[in-house]
Amino acid sequence: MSQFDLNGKIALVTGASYGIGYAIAAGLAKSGATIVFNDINQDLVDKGIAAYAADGIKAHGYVADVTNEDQINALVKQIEAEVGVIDILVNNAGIIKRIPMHEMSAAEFRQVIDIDLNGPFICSKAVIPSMIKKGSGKIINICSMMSELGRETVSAYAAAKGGLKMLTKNIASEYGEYNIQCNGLGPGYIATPQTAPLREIQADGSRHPFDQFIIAKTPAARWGNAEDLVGPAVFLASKASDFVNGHVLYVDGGILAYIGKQPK
Ligand code: NAP
Ligand code: GCO
Repeated sequence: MSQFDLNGKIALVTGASYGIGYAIAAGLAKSGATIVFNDINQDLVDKGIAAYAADGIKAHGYVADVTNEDQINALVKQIEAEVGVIDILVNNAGIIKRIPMHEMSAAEFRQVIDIDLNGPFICSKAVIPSMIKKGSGKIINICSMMSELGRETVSAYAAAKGGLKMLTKNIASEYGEYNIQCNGLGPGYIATPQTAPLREIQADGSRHPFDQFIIAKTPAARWGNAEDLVGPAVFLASKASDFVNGHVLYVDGGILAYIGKQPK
């Protein structure tokens, strides 16, 4: 059996009705995993189930807010009863607020930290006991370029994703002895609804200045698409990465390696 085969494995991908989470879940399914996902409301879950079905995937969808510990604990129990013990957790659910820090309220800052950092803590804490009992588990935290770099207007997001990198290393450290591997997946700039405002065509028909900036900063000279993340996610979810732990695998087209193209 291939080291990348996920047959017999159950994967929970949070916030996976669309976007990166959807692509990763669909990719894990194509490698044999049974897909379970949650999202913030029934409408999104229903749309997600329909999208998976259109792709030939029978996904199990549940409404649960990753910031709500009672909901997540109940979700994990329901999944274990209805589907089975979770082998793979992908902490994907996340938001961003692009606001200059001196204009950002503490409540806005806390909301981003709550979803992007507390959420992965709550979800990981909920699945680890059964992974320990089972004698194996994979936790994949969706990090970011902002796990390594800052930029204007994303202070809360960078703080959360920087913290998520260290939470990844700490889970790897604390639970490696139980054959649980926890790694990060760090997408570069990916064309999803979350980054749509950064790619809007300008009134004069030109590309958004940030769009042009990212093209100049990326050796691959393109935005990533969610499908670019599938192979790396299957690797981190499979036996092939059983001795990879506490690592953040950046899938960024080379941004972190590159000073950027000289402006013309
Ligand atoms: P997205 O299109 O905004 O999708 C995020 C998903 O998470 C949505 O379905 C969203 O539901 C859900 N969600 C939000 N809050 C939630 C909560 N409290 N509980 C459960 N689900 C919740 O984002 P994306 O671009 O696919 O990004 C997915 C992940 O990748 C995020 O962690 C993001 O930070 C990270 N990332 C994205 C990029 C990029 O360039 N796109 C790059 C690096 C990392 P709603 O529709 O209700 O918001
Ligand atoms: C931004 C973008 C980034 C991407 C991603 C990069 O405003 O700079 O939204 O934060 O979402 O996290 O890896």
